[in-house]
Amino acid sequence: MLATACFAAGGCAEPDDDRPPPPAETPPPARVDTMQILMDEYTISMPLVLPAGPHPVRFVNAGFEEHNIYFRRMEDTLAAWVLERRLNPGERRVATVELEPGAYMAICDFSGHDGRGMFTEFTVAPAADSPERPDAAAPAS
Ligand SMILES: [Cu+2]
Repeated sequence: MLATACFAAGGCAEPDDDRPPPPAETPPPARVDTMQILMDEYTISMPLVLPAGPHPVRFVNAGFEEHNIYFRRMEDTLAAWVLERRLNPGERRVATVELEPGAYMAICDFSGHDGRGMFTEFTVAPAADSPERPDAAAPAS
């Protein structure tokens, strides 16, 4: 998905403009902005890298069916984090996500959606001040 790469690079403006822009003189905050995970039939569009530790994530159901989402580590079968209730079509909800660093899958398993490809891989990176930022390591050209 192009949208996924766009989110990951961090260089794209959000299409919806409902948040005030950050004050111009403020240095980059230690905490990242609220990240967004977009669910549709049958895709999950999200940043390739999430920061570790508790942070808010906005979940958006842009589709016409209900969707759920859970995260699990690649090597595990059990969920590491689960969104409490399914999202109704058009619903947006902010929830606090807390994950340890590692490689993860995000999955919607409602009504067999995972079997239709509604899952994606992502990485949880050590928090803010770490010099290792996989999302910043992409070549410029
Ligand atoms: Cu789904």
